[in-house]
Amino acid sequence: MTDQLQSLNRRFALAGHLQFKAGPGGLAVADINNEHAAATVVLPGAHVLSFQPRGQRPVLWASAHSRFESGQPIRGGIPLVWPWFGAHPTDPAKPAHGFARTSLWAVSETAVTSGGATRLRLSLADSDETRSLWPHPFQLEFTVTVGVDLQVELAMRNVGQSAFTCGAALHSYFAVSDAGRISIHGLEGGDYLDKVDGGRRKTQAGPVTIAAETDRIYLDTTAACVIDDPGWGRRIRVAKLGSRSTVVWNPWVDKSRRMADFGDEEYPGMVCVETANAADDVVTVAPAGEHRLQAVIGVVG
Ligand code: TA6
Repeated sequence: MTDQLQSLNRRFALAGHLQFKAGPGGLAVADINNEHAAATVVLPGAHVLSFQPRGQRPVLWASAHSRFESGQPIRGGIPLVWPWFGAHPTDPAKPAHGFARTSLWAVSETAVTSGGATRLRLSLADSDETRSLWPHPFQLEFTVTVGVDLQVELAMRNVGQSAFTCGAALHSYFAVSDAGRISIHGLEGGDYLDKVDGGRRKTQAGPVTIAAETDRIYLDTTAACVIDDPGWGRRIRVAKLGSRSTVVWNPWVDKSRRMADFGDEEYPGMVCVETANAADDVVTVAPAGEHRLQAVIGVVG
């Protein structure tokens, strides 16, 4: 075990709840196991990779082709998108979805909650590297609470002298029996930007179903979503706080083939329902201000 892992376990391990170990690609992970569920959090990128409540199938999906290299995005789980969503608004050379998911976060706290859940807190502050990409001081705190439900929160604090505006997402990949058979409820009647149709603004009629590449930013919605999966006879609920956008994405056939870290035949097994603030819904944080983006994910039957 590396010195880093030994030090982390000395300071933060929780018997019967959480230990640090070498995960995929040798990346340091927090291995969480309690009476309610099991989960894995990759420390680089503060990336929840897996979540499985006791007696349930895995709730999150990850590609068998994902890279696991420090500084590289992981394909699956819950990538942290911050401080911009999608391509950088003015400089395409900057990393898509910002730099939070490829940064080295520090463990700041672990605890067992009163309900027997396991809580892990990670932090990230601005650096020369981040300021070269985005010229604002900030303090991020990522909190994941693993119980019967998975609670994920990204707190973003403005520790500078001027306001900043940021986009963000908890970019959750969910495991489903067959993307072509599921329906996503909660977005009915909402407006969305259709990224596979030139970003045109449209209105959602009925539940969201998937039969081709689907990439939609639903705007001005605070609704919880439910993924109804008849194939596995389960429904996954994604509730949220501090988010006014919900993004639904499945790459389908052609885009899957264009992604090296996404298997050609993997697209039926996943759908992204992302808890976001994107496009019209980006957030401005005043000096000394804070914004919290939170998702609560659970199997509801
Ligand atoms: O959230 C949907 C999306 O913006 C898609 O357009 C697709 O690019 C996806 O994110 C994955 O992005 P990534 O940078 O992780 O490959």
